[in-house]
Amino acid sequence: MNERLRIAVQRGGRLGTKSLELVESAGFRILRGANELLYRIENAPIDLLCVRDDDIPTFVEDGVADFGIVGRNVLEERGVGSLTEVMPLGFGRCTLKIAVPAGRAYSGVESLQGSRIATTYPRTLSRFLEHNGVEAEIVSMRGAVEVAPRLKLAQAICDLVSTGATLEANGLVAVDTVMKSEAVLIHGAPVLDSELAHVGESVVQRFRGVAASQGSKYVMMNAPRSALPEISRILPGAGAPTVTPLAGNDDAVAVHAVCQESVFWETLEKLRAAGASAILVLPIEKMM
Ligand code: PRT
Ligand code: ZN
Repeated sequence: MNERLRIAVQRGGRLGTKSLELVESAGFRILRGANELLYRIENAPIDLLCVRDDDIPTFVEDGVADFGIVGRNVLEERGVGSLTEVMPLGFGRCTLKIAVPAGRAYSGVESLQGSRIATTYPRTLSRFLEHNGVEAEIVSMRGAVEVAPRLKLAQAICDLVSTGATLEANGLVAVDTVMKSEAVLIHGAPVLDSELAHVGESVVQRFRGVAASQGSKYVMMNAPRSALPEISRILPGAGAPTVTPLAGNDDAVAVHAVCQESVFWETLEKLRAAGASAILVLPIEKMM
């Protein structure tokens, strides 16, 4: 049994840096030594195993690592097996989409009947087609699927999209969504060693805190007491706000709230229109 908890993260790639940032935001100090495969955490019995993203689910399932950070798309394609998704982490967001050359008629999944679709996600695509009762030929590729229609290899593609720039550059348009993905924390069999189980719980708690605080804002303002119902309605994703009287003014109150969603300028304008003044929106560093 390991005497240190192991978390598998992607080495480099699109998730590597963000995964290390998450670990650091959770208060774990990473010692980057000469060994690029294994980073030690200085202030907790944790090691980070830095590997290819495709290997992460297997490492976690085989108990080589206790937790892993990987795109949900990778997990879905490989099959969840005995793994559990502990929580979404809010980065590495992308969508697995079906795209066709611009100008090609498309009126729903049925349009794919009998066509050839190129993808690096054959299993996920196959499930999607089956679910929709569509029979199509899947051309499995290792990468660069966006060139398949131009090479007449396929009439459509199924690929991950984040900004959409790759599709556009290749004259393709997204027409359907197969799945939404983001980085997720995965977990295999429960950690048996009681001390390490404790460390595992703290990792989960702290990651939850970081993920929650990243999307959240602390909002403060002054307002007439009568405006409170309207203000509560406008504040996005806030629970009951904290209301405190302002010294020397019976009618005015200070309103403080944690908003779980983005606070846009439009929201501030609505708050002001409802009677709020001195509105402040602050980032939240930690939350538990
Ligand atoms: O070397 P290793 O095997 O570890 O890495 P990899 O090359 O297999 O994966 P990597 O680093 O490219 O991606 C890791 C994870 O990032 C993926 O599994 C997804 O969960 C997530 N992710 C988020 C993305 C994208 N966004 C993304 N846009 N993965 C790939 N892409 C590709 C997409 O395939 C397409 O080629 O980017 C292109 C499209 O991007 P846009 O911005 O032009 O739409
Ligand atoms: Zn990979």
